[in-house]
Parts: sequence; structure tokens; C-alpha cells
Amino acid sequence: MDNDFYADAIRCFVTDGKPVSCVAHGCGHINHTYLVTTDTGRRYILQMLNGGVFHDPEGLMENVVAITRHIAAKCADPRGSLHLNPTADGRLYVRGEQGHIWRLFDYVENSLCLQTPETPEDFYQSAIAFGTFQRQLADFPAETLHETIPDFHNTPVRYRQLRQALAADVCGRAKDVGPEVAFVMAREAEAGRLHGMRMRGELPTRVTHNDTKLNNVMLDADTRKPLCVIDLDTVMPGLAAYDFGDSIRFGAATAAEDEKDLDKMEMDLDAFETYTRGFLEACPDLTDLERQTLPLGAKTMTLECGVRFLTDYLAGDVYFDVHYPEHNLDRARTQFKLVADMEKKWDRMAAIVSRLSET
Ligand code: GN1
Ligand code: MG
Repeated sequence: MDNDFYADAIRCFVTDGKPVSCVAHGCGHINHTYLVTTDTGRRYILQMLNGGVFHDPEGLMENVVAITRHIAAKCADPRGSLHLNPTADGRLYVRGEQGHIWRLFDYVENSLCLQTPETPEDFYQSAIAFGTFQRQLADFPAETLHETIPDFHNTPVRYRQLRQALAADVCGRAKDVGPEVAFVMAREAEAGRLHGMRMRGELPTRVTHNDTKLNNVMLDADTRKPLCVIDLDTVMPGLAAYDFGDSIRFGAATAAEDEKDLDKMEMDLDAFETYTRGFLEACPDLTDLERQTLPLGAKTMTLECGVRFLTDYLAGDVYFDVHYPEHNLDRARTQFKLVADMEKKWDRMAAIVSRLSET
């Protein structure tokens, strides 16, 4: 515990034993996450919220507390919902000296967190996890949630932000992204379709996770069945197609989000089918129109994520953590390759959803 930065934060929380180690943990692009071990062997997840991304940490923590309690009340296994540990005076987060917000979760013991599915069954189970999450929150009063990142999946706003970054061109990078910008702009009308349907009330607003990457699911290490869903900072009112779509974007991709060899990047139709099967099983109450929009959710979330990476590249990498200068551009390119591949497979994606909807 040689680092005052997090050692000071841990000391605010009541822990079982004295913290003896704290190491960086996980693969998130936004918050800073550490695994803390105490001298009794208990493990915790210490997390510092990214204040540049989350402007209302109090509201965000109110969301997380309410959601985790709501889910915990429905689970027999204590690992079925994240558990926040309080400070000595009963608060569930602290504001450190530099203004950072810290919180301490129990570590989910005997669990697995995967970056890619090792088997189709893993991906199916992640669909069950996110589908169950949505179902567990179906009776949660969505209107009481704070909007932790306004317009998070408002794709037209994401386009506007891209245009602003292009016009400002603060790093002189606009000249290098002509083909990517052309690709995005050619799809603008379609990218706004889901948002338009939401605004017209054609699709029900649900409590959604909004960041349904495979690595936000914890599986039991023995049974490989889902324990819980993590990374609850973007839980907000949204569309079922957002959660479905973001899972496909990440987990049905045949390459990593930052793969440089675009030939490796495709959308695996078998994986698409596997996930669709799990999601429809876990969320049997989706409306017909919600089911029909699932492929559009996959395409929209992938395009939108690419737009966000591209915008951040143009803006000088101020949002997503990057490990080298072109990291965000490489990420944007994989997303656009994935969109192009979905377009090739579009009819088959729609056919899979419609066949699985009938069974
Ligand atoms: C961010 O931090 P992480 O990896 O869980 C981002 C998601 C993106 C994702 C892309 C709050 O999630 O929206 O889809 O990176 N989270 C936020 O990998 O912006
Ligand atoms: Mg995450």
C-alpha cells in the first residue's frame, strides 16, 4: 500500500482486515479499477469514477445503490448483485482530496470475466445475464433514475458531436479520416431510426444497462452460469435494442475492438444466433416491434460506437483511455468494418430473429 492516491481512499471504507495490496484490475476504458486484498484474504474492488465523463456522481451513485438493492432483493445468491461497502459513517462513496469519487464493492469471488467468449455457451449465458438484468428491472421505476450521461445512445447527437470535432479539428487529424467520415455520413439516416422510433413512442422505454460488453458479465467459475452484471454507471432508461445491439457489437465480433488487421473483423452469424436465442429466452415480453428492431440495434450501436471513437480521435483522445496515438482510430475502423459486414449479412440476421421469435 505504497500509493497514497488509493491508500487514502481505501482507509475511508470499513474493510475486513487491513488492506495489504492494491493492483490495477480489468479492461475498462473510463474508470480506474483496483483489486484490493486485506490481511484476512478478503478481496474488494476499489473504483475511482471518471469525473470528466460522469458529471453527476451523486446521482450516479443513487442509481447504483437503488439498482443493486432492487436486484439483491430478487436473488438468493449474494453474488447475484453487486454489493457496496460503506464508510465508517455510513456513506457508500467518498470524495477524495482531488475531487475524485471512490467506492468499494465486494469482489465477486469464484467468478470469471471474459474478453471474448471461449465457447458459444459462454456467449449464450451472457445473453441470459443481460436479458435477466433487464427483466429484473422491469418493475423498477425508470423515471426515478438520473441520466448519468445525457444523450448516451442518442445517435443523432453523436453525429452532431462528430461534426463539431471535425470542424474544430484541434489535432489536425481530420485530413486522415476522409474514408471513415464518408462511411459514417452515408449511413446517417439509418443511424437515427431507432432514436426516432423511441421519440415517437413506438418502442417502450425500459431500464437498460447501455454498456453490455461481455466483460461486464460475471460468470460463476465452476458452472459458467451468470452471477451478475457489473459496470452499472450507465444504467438509464433506454431501448431493449441498445442492450442487445451493444452485446452483438462486442461479443459476436471475430476480432478485438482495436484489431489492426480489418480482414479479421466480421460479425459471426452463429454467435448472433446464439445471443439472440438467449436474449429472447430471458426477455420473453418484448413487443413484436422490439424484436424486429434487434438487428437494427446491433448495427446502430456498432456505428454509434465507431462514431464515438472517431470523434475522440479528432478531439485528441480526451474520453477513452488510449495506449498509442491511433488507438481510437483503429477502434473506429473495426466498428465500421463490422457494420459493413452486418450489411452483407442483414437478411440472414433478420431471418434469425424472426425464426427465433416464433419458437
Ligand atoms: C466504455 O469502460 P468500458 O470499457 O466499460 C464506454 C462504452 C463503450 C465502450 C467501448 C461510460 O466502456 O460506452 O461502448 O467503452 N463507456 C462509457 O469499448 O462511455
Ligand atoms: Mg466495463
